[in-house]
Formats: sequence, structure tokens, C-alpha cells
Amino acid sequence: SNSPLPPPVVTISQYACQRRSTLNNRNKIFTDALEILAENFEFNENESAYVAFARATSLLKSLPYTISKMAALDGLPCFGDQTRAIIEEILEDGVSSKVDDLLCDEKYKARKLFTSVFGVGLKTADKWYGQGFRTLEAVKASKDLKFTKMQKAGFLYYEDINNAVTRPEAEAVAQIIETIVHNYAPDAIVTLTGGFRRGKETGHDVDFLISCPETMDENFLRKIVNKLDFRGLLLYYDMVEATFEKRKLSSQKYDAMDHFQKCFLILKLNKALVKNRVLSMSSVSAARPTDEGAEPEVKTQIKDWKAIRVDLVIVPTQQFAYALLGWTGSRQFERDLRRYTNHEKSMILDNHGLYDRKKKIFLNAKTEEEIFAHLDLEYIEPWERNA
Ligand code: 8DG
Ligand code: MN
Ligand code: MN
Repeated sequence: SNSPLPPPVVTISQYACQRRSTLNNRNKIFTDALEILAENFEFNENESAYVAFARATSLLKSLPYTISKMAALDGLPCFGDQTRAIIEEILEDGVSSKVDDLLCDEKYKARKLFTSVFGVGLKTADKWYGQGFRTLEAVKASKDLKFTKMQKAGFLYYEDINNAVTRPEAEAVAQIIETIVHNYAPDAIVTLTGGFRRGKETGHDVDFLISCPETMDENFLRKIVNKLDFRGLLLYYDMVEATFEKRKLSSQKYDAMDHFQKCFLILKLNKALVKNRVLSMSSVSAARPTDEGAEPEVKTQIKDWKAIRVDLVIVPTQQFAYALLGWTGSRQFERDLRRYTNHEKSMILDNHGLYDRKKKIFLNAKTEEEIFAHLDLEYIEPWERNA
């Protein structure tokens, strides 16, 4: 019999690493709500609900159209009864009552507030909440609470750190880091990664990989940090030494951890440095005032610097492509990349390499493109990884 061919069906993958998710999210009204609920499931350690909401959110971010009726979800992966119910409510009322309730919830509000302090995780937030604390002022004023060095810095620079880092600020930091790195190692490569590499205009920090030959002096990162300190730019640092148990192959779940030497920093960025960079990049740079004949400088209370969170990761050249892929994110993109690798390819991917479980070999790669090719995936550009 000659039945006509069915119309071609465009199927959308359940894996974020097989979708292109740009920053042009056409379903923000839904994803904003789902993300808040997902975060609360994460707070409550409800792993399965968290995963369901995170996957549905991520899928919506990849759609080239806005969901305007429930039927538009037909045939899409990643939606279950719970996530559908939220979308249905938003379609009908414009808001989700579950989200509205949560935003007024005492415990949720305290957890959000406390974890917004650098160095405060869920455990500490819940401890403070359990002790009756509800505001940062009350926590700071407490005589009984002990704070880590990290939390002290978190309180000290709270406002700056919770003010998103802008791209001009990230670029100013990049120039500082590059200059210092190249002073010690002219052929080391500094690469801006994380959200800024995905094209975001703002971020909560600035992430850099510093790729070095395997023979690199193990004190290299320490020298960079010392130099930052010497130049008066270092407000806080936490050095994490490389761990040499090369790979934990049993781990099937994505955790952001890797074994590279790294340093979590807070830098003191001179605001004038950022402004001047912006000015010198535009055509009005000639209009910059000079100091000649100017009034004597009046010392004011205005703070001329901003505290910026910076991550530096030292990566041996050989593993650079894997580290870059891992640190570029997004978190959901990385999780799905690892899940796809496990379930569809019987391989294991981490920030150091790719292991083929059947062939029992590690697969080398010089570029991200080669890693995608090893995984039989179409290449997804960094700005398409905003899953
Ligand atoms: P943002 O800073 O713009 O808000 O977002 P982001 O740049 O995407 O997030 P991030 O928290 O700075 O992390 C960037 C990527 O790095 C993310 O996909 C997770 C990944 N990552 C690792 N290892 C580690 C680690 O040890 N700590 C952290 N914080 N992130 C890590 O691969
Ligand atoms: Mn980042
Ligand atoms: Mn980071």
C-alpha cells in the first residue's frame, strides 16, 4: 500500500546539550516562576522535583517561540503533571499562586537572604533560621555566632558582591589578570569563561582559566595572588590546591568539583579603570578632562572601587578543552552533557577528560569541537549553552 508519508516531525531532545539555548528566552514568564520553585526544591533537598523543574525550565529556554496554550506542550519532553500545572496557572492568571506563596514564606525568604552572603551555604542559613534570625542585621549583631573568614568577607563586601558584575568590569579584571600572568609566564593563556563566555552582560563573578604547560612552577598561582596583594587589589582569597586522585570514575552525578588548583578571590576594582576603558573604546575619548589646571582634589566619602568575585583556575594545556567545556556552563547544560554522555554513549565526562567505558580508553581533545565530535553531538556554541 502507498500511504502518504507523515509530515516531518521535529523532535526536541530531552538533553540540553542537543538544543541551542541563546539568551533570547521567549518564555521568561514561565521560566522565572519554575526557577524559583526549582530552587526551593533544591533547598528542601527534594532532588527529583528539583531535577524535573530544572529540566522543564531549561527546555522552555530553548524554544524559538512563546508557549501560548497548553496544547503547545504536546510532544515536548521534560514536562510532568507538576510543571504543567504551573504553566497552566500562569497562562490563565498571569502568575503562579505557588510562587506568590513561596515569595512570602518566612523560611524561603530567610534562606534566600542568608545564602546571598558569600560563604553562607544552606546548612548555615538553616542554622541561623532555626535560631530565630530573620535579617542580616540581626545575624551581624549577634554576639554568639562565629563567622568564617569567608563569611566575614561576605558581610564586609555584601553590597558590591550582590551587585552584578558588568561586562566592562569583567574586561577590566581580565586585563589586570592577563598583565600579571604574562609577566610571569608570557605563553600562558588567560581565558574568560563562565557566564560571560556564554554572552551574558552581567554575572555574579568573573571566571578565568589559566592554561599552562604541565611543567609550570607549582607556585605560579601563589605568585599571581601575591602580586595582586602587592598592588593593593586583593580583598580576600581562598586557595584550593590541586588534588591528584586524577579521576573519580564511579561518580555518575554531576558535581561542579574538579581537581584543578584554583583560587576564589575578591578583588578591589578601581571604578575609574572601568570608566576609562569604556571611554577609550568609544569615540568621545578625546573629551576626557585632564588634570592640568584642575581644582585640588577634594577627598570625599565616595568609594571609588568595587569588590568583585573572581575565580582563577590553573589548567594543564592537555586538559584545557575539557576544563573550558566544564567551566563555560550553564549548570544545566553541564548536567545534561554528563547525563547524555553516561546514558547515550556509555562514557564518562568530567572537567579533566572523557573516558570510553567500552573501549576502556581516555579520549584526547584539543578543542571543544573535538569533544562534541567524540560524543556524536552537533557543536553547540558557548552562547547557545544558556540552558
Ligand atoms: P554567573 O557567574 O554569571 O552568575 O553564572 P556562571 O558563570 O554560569 O556560574 P558559576 O557559578 O560562576 O560557574 C561557572 C561554571 O563553572 C558552572 O557551569 C559550574 C562550573 N564549575 C566547575 N567547577 C566548579 C567549582 O569548583 N566551583 C564553581 N563555583 N563552579 C564550578 O566546573
Ligand atoms: Mn561565573
Ligand atoms: Mn564562578
